[in-house]
Amino acid sequence: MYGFKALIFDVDGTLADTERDGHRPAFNAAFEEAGLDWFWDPGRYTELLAVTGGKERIRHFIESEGIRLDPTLDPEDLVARLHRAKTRHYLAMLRAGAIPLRPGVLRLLREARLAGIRLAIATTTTPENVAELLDHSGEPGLRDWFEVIAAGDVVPRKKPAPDIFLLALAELGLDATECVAVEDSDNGVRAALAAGLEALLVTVNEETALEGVRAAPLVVDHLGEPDLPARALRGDLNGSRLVDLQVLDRMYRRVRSAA
Ligand code: XBP
Ligand code: MG
Repeated sequence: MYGFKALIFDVDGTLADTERDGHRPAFNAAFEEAGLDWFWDPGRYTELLAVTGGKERIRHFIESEGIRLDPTLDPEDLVARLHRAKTRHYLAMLRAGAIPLRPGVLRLLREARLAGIRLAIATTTTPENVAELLDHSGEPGLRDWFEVIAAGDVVPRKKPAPDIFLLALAELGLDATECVAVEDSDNGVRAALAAGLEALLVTVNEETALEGVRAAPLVVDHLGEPDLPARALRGDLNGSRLVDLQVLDRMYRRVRSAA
């Protein structure tokens, strides 16, 4: 039997590598459609990922670049309009099956579901983005496996604030000490830890700032598949080639016994 009762997953960068080839080109398509000469290349986008939330990221870009907007435009209206267009482009990419789940994600979700481990999502992205990603994962009904999908603007403060994780815990009716969280970014790690989710796994990606995720007890390159072994960058897989419920339970019990 496992010590923890639920797995709480981040979405972008964790369930799927959505940022560089998904959100980023969607933002650029929205800028071009609006006749703006703004373009976020991969390097600039990684810098901008320091700000979570697409609307917040656009606002930060305008301010940090000192862009002088057309005075006849309401800045908030422009940001909202650009973000709606970006989301439309992003959803179209998801519907085209452009963004698959990361290695091992579906395997771990299936294992958790079979073992009666409850599943939740805590993400900064837009709820419709989550639904569409799950609906196009290739696993029919995957969206319904998650008891809780806490996403986007439903909380006043986005990651690294703990709000979205605290909402997911409240909706699960569980304490942070009963759960394991899975994240990919510095902001996500800070948010999870601030919510008391000390049993925390990080699966890194190209955008992960390694120095930022060292606070997590277990950091791997990805969850692993039988033909694609996972590698621990911090912590220990105890010889396992996959991150499975046993690996997560060992990490969970180690964290809890040290608490
Ligand atoms: C990642 C984010 C999101 C996405 C863009 O969320 O910060 O803002 O980059 O999506 P997480 P939106 O890692 O918490 O899943 O444009 O819908 O915000
Ligand atoms: Mg993320």
